[in-house]
Amino acid sequence: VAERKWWKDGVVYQIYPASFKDSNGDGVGDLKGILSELDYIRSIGVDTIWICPMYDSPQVDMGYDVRDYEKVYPPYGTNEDMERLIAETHARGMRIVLDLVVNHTSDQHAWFQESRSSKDSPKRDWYIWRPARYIDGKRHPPNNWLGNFGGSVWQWDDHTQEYYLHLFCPEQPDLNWENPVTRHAIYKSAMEFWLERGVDGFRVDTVNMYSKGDMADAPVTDPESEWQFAGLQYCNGPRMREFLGEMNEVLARYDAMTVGECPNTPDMKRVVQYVSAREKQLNMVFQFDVVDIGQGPYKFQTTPKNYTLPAFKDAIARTQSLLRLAPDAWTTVFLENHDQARSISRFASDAPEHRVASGKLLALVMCALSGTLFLYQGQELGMTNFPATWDMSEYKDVDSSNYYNMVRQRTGGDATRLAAAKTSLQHLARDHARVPMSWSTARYNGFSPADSAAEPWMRPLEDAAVCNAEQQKGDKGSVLAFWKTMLQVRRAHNDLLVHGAFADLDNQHEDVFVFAKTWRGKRAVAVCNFTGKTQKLELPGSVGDARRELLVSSLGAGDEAVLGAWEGRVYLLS
Ligand code: TEU
Repeated sequence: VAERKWWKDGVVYQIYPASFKDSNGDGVGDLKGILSELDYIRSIGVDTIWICPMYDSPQVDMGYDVRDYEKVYPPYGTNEDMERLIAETHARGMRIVLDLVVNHTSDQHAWFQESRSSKDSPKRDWYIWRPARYIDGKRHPPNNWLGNFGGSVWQWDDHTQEYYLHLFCPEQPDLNWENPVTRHAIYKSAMEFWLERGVDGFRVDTVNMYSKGDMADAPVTDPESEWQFAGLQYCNGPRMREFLGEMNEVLARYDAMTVGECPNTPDMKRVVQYVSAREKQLNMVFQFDVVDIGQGPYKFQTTPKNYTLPAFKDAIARTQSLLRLAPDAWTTVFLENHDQARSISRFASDAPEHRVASGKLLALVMCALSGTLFLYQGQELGMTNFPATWDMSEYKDVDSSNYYNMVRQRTGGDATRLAAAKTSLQHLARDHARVPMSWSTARYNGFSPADSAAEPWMRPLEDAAVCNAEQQKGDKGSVLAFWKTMLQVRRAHNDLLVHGAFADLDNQHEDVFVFAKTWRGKRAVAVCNFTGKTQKLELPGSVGDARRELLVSSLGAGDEAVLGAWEGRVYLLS
Protein backbone atom coordinates (compact mmCIF):
# COMPACT_ATOMS: atom_id res chain seq x y z
CA VAL A 1 0.00 0.00 0.00
CA ALA A 2 1.28 3.46 -0.92
CA GLU A 3 2.47 5.68 1.88
CA ARG A 4 0.31 8.67 2.87
CA LYS A 5 2.13 11.99 2.58
CA TRP A 6 0.96 15.56 3.15
CA TRP A 7 1.61 16.50 -0.44
CA LYS A 8 -0.57 13.68 -1.76
CA ASP A 9 -3.70 15.01 -0.08
CA GLY A 10 -2.59 18.59 -0.65
CA VAL A 11 -4.09 21.28 -2.83
CA VAL A 12 -1.55 23.72 -4.22
CA TYR A 13 -2.32 27.31 -5.23
CA GLN A 14 0.09 28.69 -7.82
CA ILE A 15 1.08 32.36 -7.63
CA TYR A 16 2.62 34.35 -10.47
CA PRO A 17 4.25 37.17 -8.51
CA ALA A 18 4.23 39.81 -11.26
CA SER A 19 0.46 39.50 -11.71
CA PHE A 20 -0.96 38.62 -8.30
CA LYS A 21 -1.02 41.84 -6.28
CA ASP A 22 0.92 45.10 -6.50
CA SER A 23 1.26 46.62 -3.02
CA ASN A 24 3.40 49.65 -3.86
CA GLY A 25 1.90 50.96 -7.09
CA ASP A 26 4.81 50.34 -9.44
CA GLY A 27 2.57 48.27 -11.73
CA VAL A 28 4.22 44.97 -10.83
CA GLY A 29 2.99 42.46 -8.27
CA ASP A 30 5.18 41.83 -5.21
CA LEU A 31 5.76 39.71 -2.11
CA LYS A 32 3.97 42.18 0.19
CA GLY A 33 0.99 41.83 -2.13
CA ILE A 34 1.07 38.06 -1.68
CA LEU A 35 1.38 38.49 2.10
CA SER A 36 -1.71 40.68 2.15
CA GLU A 37 -3.79 37.98 0.49
CA LEU A 38 -2.62 34.88 2.38
CA ASP A 39 -5.91 34.74 4.29
CA TYR A 40 -7.85 34.91 1.02
CA ILE A 41 -5.77 32.05 -0.39
CA ARG A 42 -6.31 29.98 2.73
CA SER A 43 -10.05 30.66 2.64
CA ILE A 44 -10.31 28.86 -0.71
CA GLY A 45 -9.37 25.65 1.05
CA VAL A 46 -5.87 25.11 -0.34
CA ASP A 47 -2.97 24.18 1.93
CA THR A 48 0.17 24.93 -0.07
CA ILE A 49 1.33 27.86 -2.17
CA TRP A 50 3.79 27.65 -5.06
CA ILE A 51 5.53 30.89 -5.96
CA CYS A 52 6.80 31.22 -9.53
CA PRO A 53 10.39 32.53 -9.79
CA MET A 54 10.87 35.52 -7.49
CA TYR A 55 14.67 35.49 -7.91
CA ASP A 56 16.76 38.34 -9.21
CA SER A 57 16.48 38.29 -12.98
CA PRO A 58 16.66 40.51 -16.07
CA GLN A 59 13.14 39.15 -16.82
CA VAL A 60 13.69 38.13 -20.42
CA ASP A 61 11.46 35.12 -19.64
CA MET A 62 9.63 36.47 -16.59
CA GLY A 63 12.12 35.25 -14.01
CA TYR A 64 12.82 31.86 -15.60
CA ASP A 65 16.16 33.47 -16.41
CA VAL A 66 17.76 33.65 -12.96
CA ARG A 67 20.62 36.06 -12.34
CA ASP A 68 21.05 35.23 -8.65
CA TYR A 69 19.33 32.30 -6.90
CA GLU A 70 20.07 33.76 -3.49
CA LYS A 71 18.46 37.13 -3.97
CA VAL A 72 14.88 38.29 -4.48
CA TYR A 73 14.13 40.37 -7.59
CA PRO A 74 14.06 43.91 -6.14
CA PRO A 75 10.70 44.99 -7.64
CA TYR A 76 9.18 41.96 -5.84
CA GLY A 77 10.82 42.85 -2.51
CA THR A 78 13.74 41.71 -0.37
CA ASN A 79 15.03 38.46 1.10
CA GLU A 80 13.53 39.62 4.41
CA ASP A 81 10.11 39.88 2.74
CA MET A 82 10.59 36.32 1.53
CA GLU A 83 11.48 35.08 5.00
CA ARG A 84 8.38 36.81 6.32
CA LEU A 85 6.25 35.20 3.63
CA ILE A 86 7.60 31.77 4.57
CA ALA A 87 6.90 32.41 8.26
CA GLU A 88 3.40 33.84 7.69
CA THR A 89 2.48 30.97 5.37
CA HIS A 90 3.58 28.46 8.00
CA ALA A 91 1.80 30.41 10.74
CA ARG A 92 -1.44 29.78 8.84
CA GLY A 93 -0.81 26.05 8.72
CA MET A 94 0.09 26.16 5.03
CA ARG A 95 3.23 25.14 3.18
CA ILE A 96 5.26 27.00 0.58
CA VAL A 97 7.16 25.68 -2.42
CA LEU A 98 9.39 27.60 -4.80
CA ASP A 99 10.19 27.24 -8.48
CA LEU A 100 13.55 25.58 -9.06
CA VAL A 101 14.97 26.72 -12.41
CA VAL A 102 18.29 24.97 -12.86
CA ASN A 103 18.33 23.64 -16.39
CA HIS A 104 19.59 27.10 -17.33
CA THR A 105 20.46 30.45 -15.79
CA SER A 106 20.30 33.97 -17.11
CA ASP A 107 23.21 35.03 -19.30
CA GLN A 108 23.71 37.69 -16.61
CA HIS A 109 24.40 35.11 -13.90
CA ALA A 110 27.96 35.42 -12.55
CA TRP A 111 28.59 31.79 -13.51
CA PHE A 112 27.88 32.45 -17.17
CA GLN A 113 29.75 35.74 -17.17
CA GLU A 114 32.81 33.81 -16.03
CA SER A 115 32.16 30.94 -18.41
CA ARG A 116 32.00 33.18 -21.45
CA SER A 117 35.04 35.26 -20.44
CA SER A 118 37.54 32.85 -21.99
CA LYS A 119 38.03 29.27 -23.14
CA ASP A 120 40.37 28.77 -20.17
CA SER A 121 37.93 30.00 -17.54
CA PRO A 122 37.55 27.46 -14.71
CA LYS A 123 33.80 27.81 -15.29
CA ARG A 124 33.98 27.33 -19.09
CA ASP A 125 32.63 23.83 -18.71
CA TRP A 126 29.70 24.93 -16.50
CA TYR A 127 27.73 25.64 -19.69
CA ILE A 128 27.56 23.79 -22.99
CA TRP A 129 30.05 25.20 -25.50
CA ARG A 130 30.74 23.70 -28.93
CA PRO A 131 32.78 24.67 -31.99
CA ALA A 132 31.01 25.54 -35.23
CA ARG A 133 30.39 23.09 -38.06
CA TYR A 134 31.64 24.40 -41.37
CA ILE A 135 29.77 23.33 -44.48
CA ASP A 136 31.13 24.69 -47.78
CA GLY A 137 33.13 27.17 -45.77
CA LYS A 138 29.99 28.53 -44.10
CA ARG A 139 29.57 28.54 -40.32
CA HIS A 140 26.73 26.42 -38.90
CA PRO A 141 25.65 25.54 -35.36
CA PRO A 142 26.63 22.09 -34.02
CA ASN A 143 23.18 20.64 -34.73
CA ASN A 144 19.77 21.47 -36.22
CA TRP A 145 17.74 21.62 -32.99
CA LEU A 146 14.79 23.99 -32.79
CA GLY A 147 14.50 25.99 -29.56
CA ASN A 148 11.37 26.16 -27.40
CA PHE A 149 10.88 29.78 -28.38
CA GLY A 150 11.76 29.28 -32.07
CA GLY A 151 15.08 29.49 -33.91
CA SER A 152 18.27 27.54 -33.28
CA VAL A 153 19.22 26.39 -29.76
CA TRP A 154 22.77 27.61 -30.43
CA GLN A 155 24.08 31.14 -30.00
CA TRP A 156 27.38 32.21 -31.54
CA ASP A 157 29.75 33.95 -29.15
CA ASP A 158 32.11 36.25 -31.01
CA HIS A 159 34.48 36.73 -28.12
CA THR A 160 35.53 33.07 -27.75
CA GLN A 161 34.46 31.89 -31.24
CA GLU A 162 32.19 29.07 -30.08
CA TYR A 163 28.47 28.39 -29.80
CA TYR A 164 26.64 27.88 -26.50
CA LEU A 165 23.44 25.89 -26.05
CA HIS A 166 20.14 27.48 -24.99
CA LEU A 167 16.97 25.38 -25.20
CA PHE A 168 14.95 28.53 -24.47
CA CYS A 169 15.98 32.18 -25.13
CA PRO A 170 19.59 33.03 -26.05
CA GLU A 171 19.60 34.86 -22.70
CA GLN A 172 18.97 31.47 -20.97
CA PRO A 173 22.15 29.42 -21.48
CA ASP A 174 21.85 25.76 -20.43
CA LEU A 175 23.93 24.63 -17.47
CA ASN A 176 26.22 21.65 -18.02
CA TRP A 177 24.85 18.96 -15.69
CA GLU A 178 27.59 16.58 -16.84
CA ASN A 179 30.01 18.52 -14.63
CA PRO A 180 29.76 17.37 -10.97
CA VAL A 181 31.20 20.65 -9.68
CA THR A 182 28.39 22.53 -11.43
CA ARG A 183 25.77 20.18 -10.04
CA HIS A 184 26.95 20.71 -6.47
CA ALA A 185 27.03 24.48 -6.94
CA ILE A 186 23.41 24.26 -8.14
CA TYR A 187 22.33 22.23 -5.09
CA LYS A 188 23.99 24.66 -2.75
CA SER A 189 22.91 27.94 -4.27
CA ALA A 190 19.48 27.19 -5.74
CA MET A 191 18.23 24.49 -3.35
CA GLU A 192 19.94 24.46 0.04
CA PHE A 193 19.92 28.24 0.34
CA TRP A 194 16.09 28.26 0.39
CA LEU A 195 15.59 24.90 2.11
CA GLU A 196 17.65 26.30 5.00
CA ARG A 197 15.18 29.19 5.11
CA GLY A 198 12.27 26.83 5.54
CA VAL A 199 10.67 26.24 2.16
CA ASP A 200 8.84 22.93 1.91
CA GLY A 201 9.79 21.88 -1.59
CA PHE A 202 10.10 22.80 -5.24
CA ARG A 203 8.24 22.82 -8.50
CA VAL A 204 11.14 21.78 -10.71
CA ASP A 205 11.28 23.59 -14.04
CA THR A 206 12.04 21.59 -17.20
CA VAL A 207 13.36 18.81 -14.98
CA ASN A 208 13.70 16.20 -17.71
CA MET A 209 16.07 18.31 -19.83
CA TYR A 210 19.20 18.12 -17.66
CA SER A 211 20.69 15.18 -19.59
CA LYS A 212 20.84 15.90 -23.31
CA GLY A 213 22.23 12.70 -24.76
CA ASP A 214 24.51 12.75 -27.80
CA MET A 215 22.99 15.92 -29.31
CA ALA A 216 22.71 14.34 -32.78
CA ASP A 217 20.69 16.14 -35.49
CA ALA A 218 16.92 15.79 -35.16
CA PRO A 219 14.93 14.22 -38.02
CA VAL A 220 13.44 16.72 -40.48
CA THR A 221 9.76 17.20 -39.65
CA ASP A 222 9.41 20.78 -40.92
CA PRO A 223 11.01 20.99 -44.39
CA GLU A 224 10.31 24.76 -44.48
CA SER A 225 12.74 25.32 -41.63
CA GLU A 226 16.43 24.94 -40.92
CA TRP A 227 15.58 24.03 -37.27
CA GLN A 228 13.82 20.83 -36.31
CA PHE A 229 11.80 19.72 -33.29
CA ALA A 230 14.19 17.85 -30.96
CA GLY A 231 12.17 17.59 -27.75
CA LEU A 232 12.33 13.80 -27.80
CA GLN A 233 16.14 14.05 -27.86
CA TYR A 234 16.90 16.70 -25.26
CA CYS A 235 14.28 15.39 -22.83
CA ASN A 236 14.80 12.24 -20.74
CA GLY A 237 18.46 11.75 -21.67
CA PRO A 238 20.60 8.82 -20.48
CA ARG A 239 21.86 10.35 -17.23
CA MET A 240 18.54 11.65 -15.89
CA ARG A 241 18.19 8.85 -13.37
CA GLU A 242 21.63 9.47 -11.93
CA PHE A 243 21.19 13.26 -11.76
CA LEU A 244 17.79 13.07 -10.10
CA GLY A 245 19.01 10.42 -7.66
CA GLU A 246 21.80 12.73 -6.57
CA MET A 247 19.48 15.75 -6.33
CA ASN A 248 17.07 13.63 -4.31
CA GLU A 249 19.71 13.03 -1.64
CA VAL A 250 19.78 16.77 -0.97
CA LEU A 251 15.99 17.02 -0.92
CA ALA A 252 15.64 13.98 1.35
CA ARG A 253 17.74 15.69 4.03
CA TYR A 254 15.01 18.32 4.27
CA ASP A 255 12.06 16.01 3.55
CA ALA A 256 11.23 18.43 0.73
CA MET A 257 8.55 17.67 -1.85
CA THR A 258 9.07 17.92 -5.61
CA VAL A 259 6.84 18.21 -8.61
CA GLY A 260 8.79 18.15 -11.86
CA GLU A 261 7.76 19.56 -15.19
CA CYS A 262 7.82 16.72 -17.69
CA PRO A 263 7.14 17.70 -21.33
CA ASN A 264 7.80 15.46 -24.34
CA THR A 265 7.39 12.17 -22.49
CA PRO A 266 4.86 9.99 -24.28
CA ASP A 267 6.25 6.77 -22.77
CA MET A 268 4.34 6.06 -19.54
CA LYS A 269 7.05 3.66 -18.36
CA ARG A 270 9.45 6.58 -18.35
CA VAL A 271 6.99 8.68 -16.34
CA VAL A 272 6.60 5.87 -13.80
CA GLN A 273 10.37 5.83 -13.31
CA TYR A 274 10.26 9.49 -12.32
CA VAL A 275 7.43 9.21 -9.80
CA SER A 276 7.54 5.75 -8.30
CA ALA A 277 8.66 6.23 -4.66
CA ARG A 278 11.15 3.38 -4.73
CA GLU A 279 13.04 5.06 -7.58
CA LYS A 280 13.84 8.06 -5.32
CA GLN A 281 13.66 10.61 -8.12
CA LEU A 282 10.69 13.00 -7.90
CA ASN A 283 7.43 12.87 -5.94
CA MET A 284 5.28 13.69 -8.95
CA VAL A 285 5.39 15.34 -12.35
CA PHE A 286 3.27 17.54 -14.57
CA GLN A 287 2.53 15.60 -17.73
CA PHE A 288 1.54 17.74 -20.70
CA ASP A 289 -1.11 15.42 -22.14
CA VAL A 290 -4.11 17.56 -21.19
CA VAL A 291 -2.70 21.02 -21.83
CA ASP A 292 -1.23 19.98 -25.18
CA ILE A 293 -4.59 18.86 -26.58
CA GLY A 294 -5.47 20.51 -29.84
CA GLN A 295 -1.99 21.94 -30.35
CA GLY A 296 0.00 21.40 -33.50
CA PRO A 297 3.49 19.91 -33.38
CA TYR A 298 4.64 23.52 -33.13
CA LYS A 299 2.12 24.62 -30.49
CA PHE A 300 0.60 27.63 -32.26
CA GLN A 301 0.30 25.95 -35.68
CA THR A 302 -3.22 24.87 -34.94
CA THR A 303 -6.82 26.00 -34.88
CA PRO A 304 -9.17 26.26 -31.91
CA LYS A 305 -11.33 23.56 -33.53
CA ASN A 306 -8.69 20.88 -32.98
CA TYR A 307 -10.02 20.09 -29.51
CA THR A 308 -12.36 17.13 -28.91
CA LEU A 309 -13.83 15.79 -25.67
CA PRO A 310 -12.61 12.21 -26.33
CA ALA A 311 -9.05 13.60 -26.64
CA PHE A 312 -9.51 15.35 -23.28
CA LYS A 313 -10.73 12.09 -21.71
CA ASP A 314 -7.79 10.13 -23.13
CA ALA A 315 -5.29 12.63 -21.79
CA ILE A 316 -6.83 12.53 -18.33
CA ALA A 317 -6.97 8.73 -18.42
CA ARG A 318 -3.23 8.62 -19.21
CA THR A 319 -2.23 10.78 -16.27
CA GLN A 320 -4.66 9.01 -13.92
CA SER A 321 -3.26 5.63 -15.00
CA LEU A 322 -0.03 6.27 -13.07
CA LEU A 323 -1.70 5.09 -9.86
CA ARG A 324 -2.56 1.80 -11.56
CA LEU A 325 0.80 1.35 -13.31
CA ALA A 326 2.74 1.44 -10.03
CA PRO A 327 1.24 1.28 -6.54
CA ASP A 328 3.91 3.63 -5.19
CA ALA A 329 3.59 6.23 -7.97
CA TRP A 330 1.71 9.50 -7.70
CA THR A 331 0.11 11.93 -10.14
CA THR A 332 -1.07 15.53 -10.48
CA VAL A 333 -4.28 17.26 -11.57
CA PHE A 334 -4.08 20.65 -13.28
CA LEU A 335 -5.69 22.47 -16.18
CA GLU A 336 -3.92 25.80 -15.90
CA ASN A 337 -0.60 27.37 -15.06
CA HIS A 338 1.38 30.42 -16.13
CA ASP A 339 2.25 28.76 -19.48
CA GLN A 340 -1.32 28.02 -20.51
CA ALA A 341 -4.33 29.91 -21.73
CA ARG A 342 -7.33 29.86 -19.39
CA SER A 343 -9.13 26.53 -19.06
CA ILE A 344 -12.67 27.88 -19.45
CA SER A 345 -11.68 29.38 -22.80
CA ARG A 346 -9.88 26.22 -23.94
CA PHE A 347 -11.90 23.31 -22.65
CA ALA A 348 -15.38 24.74 -21.99
CA SER A 349 -17.14 27.98 -22.96
CA ASP A 350 -16.24 31.56 -22.11
CA ALA A 351 -19.45 32.89 -23.69
CA PRO A 352 -21.05 35.22 -21.07
CA GLU A 353 -24.06 32.94 -20.53
CA HIS A 354 -21.92 29.80 -20.01
CA ARG A 355 -18.84 31.06 -18.28
CA VAL A 356 -19.84 30.55 -14.65
CA ALA A 357 -21.27 27.08 -15.30
CA SER A 358 -18.12 26.18 -17.26
CA GLY A 359 -15.84 27.26 -14.43
CA LYS A 360 -17.82 25.18 -11.94
CA LEU A 361 -17.90 22.15 -14.22
CA LEU A 362 -14.11 22.18 -14.59
CA ALA A 363 -13.75 22.59 -10.81
CA LEU A 364 -15.94 19.55 -10.30
CA VAL A 365 -13.97 17.45 -12.79
CA MET A 366 -10.63 18.42 -11.23
CA CYS A 367 -11.77 17.81 -7.66
CA ALA A 368 -13.01 14.34 -8.57
CA LEU A 369 -9.66 13.24 -10.04
CA SER A 370 -6.87 11.48 -8.14
CA GLY A 371 -3.49 13.06 -7.42
CA THR A 372 -2.24 16.34 -6.01
CA LEU A 373 -4.43 19.19 -7.24
CA PHE A 374 -2.92 22.42 -8.57
CA LEU A 375 -5.04 25.54 -8.86
CA TYR A 376 -3.68 28.59 -10.72
CA GLN A 377 -4.40 32.13 -9.53
CA GLY A 378 -7.64 33.46 -11.01
CA GLN A 379 -8.84 30.00 -11.99
CA GLU A 380 -10.87 29.96 -8.76
CA LEU A 381 -12.72 33.04 -10.06
CA GLY A 382 -13.34 31.69 -13.54
CA MET A 383 -11.04 34.17 -15.25
CA THR A 384 -10.93 33.72 -19.03
CA ASN A 385 -8.63 34.58 -21.93
CA PHE A 386 -8.45 38.24 -22.90
CA PRO A 387 -10.60 39.19 -25.89
CA ALA A 388 -9.75 38.89 -29.58
CA THR A 389 -10.20 42.66 -29.89
CA TRP A 390 -6.97 43.36 -28.01
CA ASP A 391 -4.13 44.01 -30.40
CA MET A 392 -0.70 42.44 -30.63
CA SER A 393 0.89 45.05 -28.37
CA GLU A 394 -0.96 43.50 -25.39
CA TYR A 395 0.99 40.24 -25.81
CA LYS A 396 4.13 40.62 -23.67
CA ASP A 397 5.47 37.06 -23.70
CA VAL A 398 8.61 36.26 -25.69
CA ASP A 399 7.00 32.98 -26.81
CA SER A 400 4.12 34.93 -28.41
CA SER A 401 6.16 37.68 -30.02
CA ASN A 402 8.78 35.26 -31.37
CA TYR A 403 6.04 33.17 -32.99
CA TYR A 404 4.29 36.18 -34.51
CA ASN A 405 7.56 37.57 -35.85
CA MET A 406 8.49 34.19 -37.30
CA VAL A 407 5.19 34.06 -39.22
CA ARG A 408 5.74 37.62 -40.44
CA GLN A 409 9.20 36.72 -41.66
CA ARG A 410 8.24 33.44 -43.30
CA THR A 411 5.23 34.87 -45.14
CA GLY A 412 6.65 38.26 -46.00
CA GLY A 413 3.98 39.84 -43.80
CA ASP A 414 1.01 38.10 -45.46
CA ALA A 415 -2.10 39.59 -43.78
CA THR A 416 -4.15 36.37 -43.82
CA ARG A 417 -1.37 34.29 -42.26
CA LEU A 418 -0.73 36.96 -39.64
CA ALA A 419 -4.42 37.07 -38.76
CA ALA A 420 -4.37 33.29 -38.35
CA ALA A 421 -1.30 33.57 -36.12
CA LYS A 422 -3.11 36.07 -33.93
CA THR A 423 -6.17 33.79 -33.72
CA SER A 424 -3.91 31.03 -32.51
CA LEU A 425 -2.36 33.30 -29.88
CA GLN A 426 -5.84 34.39 -28.80
CA HIS A 427 -6.53 30.73 -28.17
CA LEU A 428 -3.25 29.44 -26.71
CA ALA A 429 -0.81 32.19 -25.69
CA ARG A 430 0.76 32.13 -22.24
CA ASP A 431 -0.17 35.81 -21.88
CA HIS A 432 -3.78 34.98 -20.97
CA ALA A 433 -2.67 33.55 -17.62
CA ARG A 434 -0.43 36.53 -16.91
CA VAL A 435 -2.87 39.45 -16.86
CA PRO A 436 -3.34 41.05 -13.43
CA MET A 437 -5.65 39.25 -10.97
CA SER A 438 -9.11 40.77 -10.86
CA TRP A 439 -9.56 41.60 -7.18
CA SER A 440 -12.41 44.11 -7.36
CA THR A 441 -14.09 46.69 -9.57
CA ALA A 442 -11.72 49.40 -8.33
CA ARG A 443 -9.28 51.03 -10.74
CA TYR A 444 -6.87 48.45 -12.24
CA ASN A 445 -9.28 45.78 -10.93
CA GLY A 446 -7.75 46.31 -7.50
CA PHE A 447 -4.46 44.78 -8.66
CA SER A 448 -2.55 48.04 -8.20
CA PRO A 449 -3.61 50.78 -5.77
CA ALA A 450 -5.95 53.30 -7.44
CA ASP A 451 -3.38 56.10 -7.05
CA SER A 452 -0.51 54.10 -8.54
CA ALA A 453 2.40 55.90 -10.11
CA ALA A 454 2.52 53.34 -12.93
CA GLU A 455 0.03 51.39 -15.01
CA PRO A 456 -0.02 47.61 -14.45
CA TRP A 457 2.64 45.88 -16.56
CA MET A 458 -0.08 44.00 -18.46
CA ARG A 459 -3.49 45.33 -19.33
CA PRO A 460 -6.15 44.33 -16.77
CA LEU A 461 -9.25 42.53 -18.10
CA GLU A 462 -12.32 44.63 -18.86
CA ASP A 463 -14.76 42.19 -17.33
CA ALA A 464 -14.02 42.78 -13.64
CA ALA A 465 -17.64 43.85 -13.16
CA VAL A 466 -18.72 40.24 -13.75
CA CYS A 467 -15.59 38.53 -12.40
CA ASN A 468 -13.67 39.71 -9.34
CA ALA A 469 -12.69 38.23 -6.00
CA GLU A 470 -14.44 40.79 -3.79
CA GLN A 471 -17.84 40.21 -5.37
CA GLN A 472 -17.46 36.43 -5.50
CA LYS A 473 -16.57 36.20 -1.80
CA GLY A 474 -20.11 37.30 -1.00
CA ASP A 475 -21.91 35.37 -3.74
CA LYS A 476 -23.01 31.78 -3.01
CA GLY A 477 -23.56 31.19 -6.73
CA SER A 478 -20.03 32.21 -7.73
CA VAL A 479 -17.27 30.08 -9.22
CA LEU A 480 -15.22 30.86 -6.10
CA ALA A 481 -17.98 29.59 -3.78
CA PHE A 482 -18.19 26.39 -5.81
CA TRP A 483 -14.42 25.82 -5.63
CA LYS A 484 -14.70 26.08 -1.85
CA THR A 485 -17.57 23.57 -1.84
CA MET A 486 -15.73 21.16 -4.12
CA LEU A 487 -12.52 21.28 -2.10
CA GLN A 488 -14.56 20.42 1.00
CA VAL A 489 -16.24 17.55 -0.84
CA ARG A 490 -12.82 16.36 -1.99
CA ARG A 491 -11.50 16.35 1.57
CA ALA A 492 -14.58 14.66 2.98
CA HIS A 493 -14.17 11.84 0.44
CA ASN A 494 -10.41 11.86 0.36
CA ASP A 495 -9.89 8.12 -0.23
CA LEU A 496 -12.26 7.91 -3.13
CA LEU A 497 -11.61 11.24 -4.80
CA VAL A 498 -7.89 11.80 -4.13
CA HIS A 499 -6.61 8.20 -4.06
CA GLY A 500 -9.26 6.19 -5.92
CA ALA A 501 -8.86 4.37 -9.21
CA PHE A 502 -10.17 6.19 -12.28
CA ALA A 503 -12.15 4.62 -15.12
CA ASP A 504 -13.50 6.43 -18.18
CA LEU A 505 -16.89 4.80 -18.76
CA ASP A 506 -17.88 6.13 -22.18
CA ASN A 507 -14.76 7.18 -24.02
CA GLN A 508 -16.26 7.97 -27.43
CA HIS A 509 -19.12 10.19 -26.22
CA GLU A 510 -18.47 13.60 -27.79
CA ASP A 511 -20.58 15.62 -25.34
CA VAL A 512 -20.59 13.95 -21.94
CA PHE A 513 -17.70 12.80 -19.74
CA VAL A 514 -18.69 9.95 -17.43
CA PHE A 515 -16.05 8.50 -15.15
CA ALA A 516 -15.97 6.27 -12.10
CA LYS A 517 -13.78 6.41 -9.03
CA THR A 518 -13.34 3.37 -6.82
CA TRP A 519 -11.58 2.81 -3.53
CA ARG A 520 -11.89 -0.55 -1.77
CA GLY A 521 -15.68 -1.04 -1.43
CA LYS A 522 -16.55 2.61 -2.21
CA ARG A 523 -17.71 3.85 -5.61
CA ALA A 524 -18.58 7.20 -7.16
CA VAL A 525 -19.45 8.29 -10.65
CA ALA A 526 -19.02 11.75 -12.17
CA VAL A 527 -21.19 12.73 -15.09
CA CYS A 528 -20.31 15.96 -16.85
CA ASN A 529 -22.05 17.75 -19.68
CA PHE A 530 -19.45 19.45 -21.86
CA THR A 531 -21.99 21.27 -24.03
CA GLY A 532 -24.18 24.35 -23.80
CA LYS A 533 -27.31 22.21 -24.33
CA THR A 534 -29.18 20.03 -21.86
CA GLN A 535 -28.50 16.29 -22.04
CA LYS A 536 -30.51 13.32 -20.87
CA LEU A 537 -28.79 11.72 -17.88
CA GLU A 538 -27.60 8.36 -19.15
CA LEU A 539 -25.34 6.16 -17.07
CA PRO A 540 -23.69 3.07 -18.53
CA GLY A 541 -25.05 -0.32 -17.34
CA SER A 542 -22.45 -1.06 -14.68
CA VAL A 543 -23.22 2.13 -12.76
CA GLY A 544 -26.71 2.80 -14.10
CA ASP A 545 -28.07 -0.21 -12.21
CA ALA A 546 -26.54 0.79 -8.86
CA ARG A 547 -28.37 2.81 -6.21
CA ARG A 548 -27.11 6.37 -6.44
CA GLU A 549 -27.06 9.30 -4.07
CA LEU A 550 -26.21 12.79 -5.35
CA LEU A 551 -23.03 14.01 -3.65
CA VAL A 552 -22.75 17.32 -5.48
CA SER A 553 -24.02 19.10 -8.57
CA SER A 554 -22.29 22.12 -10.08
CA LEU A 555 -25.66 23.75 -10.80
CA GLY A 556 -27.56 22.77 -7.67
CA ALA A 557 -31.06 21.33 -7.63
CA GLY A 558 -32.58 20.66 -11.01
CA ASP A 559 -34.30 17.90 -12.93
CA GLU A 560 -32.55 14.69 -11.86
CA ALA A 561 -33.11 13.11 -15.30
CA VAL A 562 -31.63 16.00 -17.26
CA LEU A 563 -28.15 17.54 -17.10
CA GLY A 564 -28.15 21.30 -17.50
CA ALA A 565 -25.81 23.11 -19.90
CA TRP A 566 -22.23 22.62 -18.67
CA GLU A 567 -23.49 20.81 -15.55
CA GLY A 568 -21.41 18.24 -13.69
CA ARG A 569 -22.52 15.90 -10.93
CA VAL A 570 -20.90 13.38 -8.66
CA TYR A 571 -22.99 10.50 -7.31
CA LEU A 572 -22.03 8.02 -4.63
CA LEU A 573 -23.00 4.49 -5.61
CA SER A 574 -24.00 1.62 -3.42
O1 TEU B 1 8.36 25.71 -19.31
C1 TEU B 1 8.95 24.74 -20.10
C2 TEU B 1 8.14 24.16 -21.20
O2 TEU B 1 8.44 23.09 -21.62
C3 TEU B 1 6.98 24.84 -21.79
O3 TEU B 1 5.74 24.53 -21.40
C4 TEU B 1 7.18 26.15 -22.45
O4 TEU B 1 6.53 27.14 -21.75
C5 TEU B 1 6.60 26.09 -23.83
O5 TEU B 1 7.40 25.24 -24.56
C6 TEU B 1 6.59 27.43 -24.47
O6 TEU B 1 5.74 27.35 -25.59
C7 TEU B 1 9.08 26.19 -18.22
C8 TEU B 1 8.38 27.35 -17.57
O7 TEU B 1 7.17 26.91 -17.04
C9 TEU B 1 8.23 28.45 -18.56
O8 TEU B 1 7.50 29.54 -18.06
C10 TEU B 1 9.61 28.88 -18.97
O9 TEU B 1 9.52 29.81 -20.01
C11 TEU B 1 10.49 27.71 -19.41
O10 TEU B 1 10.39 26.59 -18.56
C12 TEU B 1 11.93 28.10 -19.42
O11 TEU B 1 12.41 28.19 -18.12
